[in-house]
Amino acid sequence: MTDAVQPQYKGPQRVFSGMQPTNGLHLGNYLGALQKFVRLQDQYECIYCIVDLHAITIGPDPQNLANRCREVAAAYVAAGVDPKRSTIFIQSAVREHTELAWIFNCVARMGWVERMTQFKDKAGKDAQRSSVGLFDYPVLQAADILLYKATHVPVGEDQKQHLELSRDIAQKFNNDHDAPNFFPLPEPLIQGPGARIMSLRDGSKKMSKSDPSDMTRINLTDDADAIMSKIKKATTDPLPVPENKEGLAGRAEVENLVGIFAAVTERRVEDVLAEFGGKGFGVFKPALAETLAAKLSPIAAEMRRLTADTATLDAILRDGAEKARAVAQPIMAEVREVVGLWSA
Ligand code: AQP
Repeated sequence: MTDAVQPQYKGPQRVFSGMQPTNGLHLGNYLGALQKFVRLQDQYECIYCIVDLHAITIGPDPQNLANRCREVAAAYVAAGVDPKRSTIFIQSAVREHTELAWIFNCVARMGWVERMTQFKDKAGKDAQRSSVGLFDYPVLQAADILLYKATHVPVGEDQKQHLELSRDIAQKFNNDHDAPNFFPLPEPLIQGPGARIMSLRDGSKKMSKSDPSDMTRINLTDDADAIMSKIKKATTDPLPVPENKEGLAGRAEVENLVGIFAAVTERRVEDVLAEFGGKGFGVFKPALAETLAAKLSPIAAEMRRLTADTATLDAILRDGAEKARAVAQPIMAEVREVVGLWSA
């Protein structure tokens, strides 16, 4: 992979990110990405997508897909993304995503895409039976970002490698077409305490929508009782909470819970350990569960209100698609020209 430094890019600074409507969003999605989406609105023009074309790489779900998209839109708005300031839209409503993805298929090299670890994780042992779409997922992701010439992409740590691929595709496209500043090389915005939230049951696996056990994650829609029960049953060990960061070594599940507490309360891990160090999990876990419930229950309530109001959500999504097209279509027209495609 190249670690290319771009010559001066003069285009607007723009944020793009997306989430898959594969299942309900969880705490990892919130702390790793959605919370950043909200904050970035004060600084940048922001475009937030619901990536339904990515969701179908795993398998068809025609009965639920549209409602799942609405649920993700509701989560964005309930968490604080303002549809008046930011663009919220569904990927498939802007056809240019797939057109640019094809062009990028002709830019990306097989070796680059074959290195992507997420494909290996998601495809599991039987990669031959995976869809070609799942393999090509990171190329479509590059198209999502670069269709808007986005300069910044807030994501969790699991997306770091895909973002590097997007940068490589942008760089190669620019080089191949002798257009050094055509696409920006998008910067991942990953840092922060919530960048990698792990499963509540296994500190070596990330918290994930697709984990078959609901007990491994906190869903944004979980109520206070469900949160308490999941946190109480979260894997820990018989030792008390350590008093300093060194004491977290080799205790991945404990490190995860302390990290969640720090991320949700916007405190440093050291400060959380100063408060709870030496205390047992019988004290720490209820405090964590109450903190989480206090943070998430207003979001869950607003999500419920919004998902019941399909007309309002659909109006937000229609308006968002229009705003997204207004940015994407002129950029796609430029791409077609740079590539030399016929236009009447
Ligand atoms: N555990 C996590 N910790 C921090 N950030 C996370 N993200 C996902 N899991 C964690 C971030 O959430 C954003 C949206 O992710 P996605 O919808 O594209 O799905 P994903 O990255 O494939 O992970 P999920 O949500 O667990 O879904 P499945 O189970 O379907 O793989 C991204 O910015 C991601 O980094």
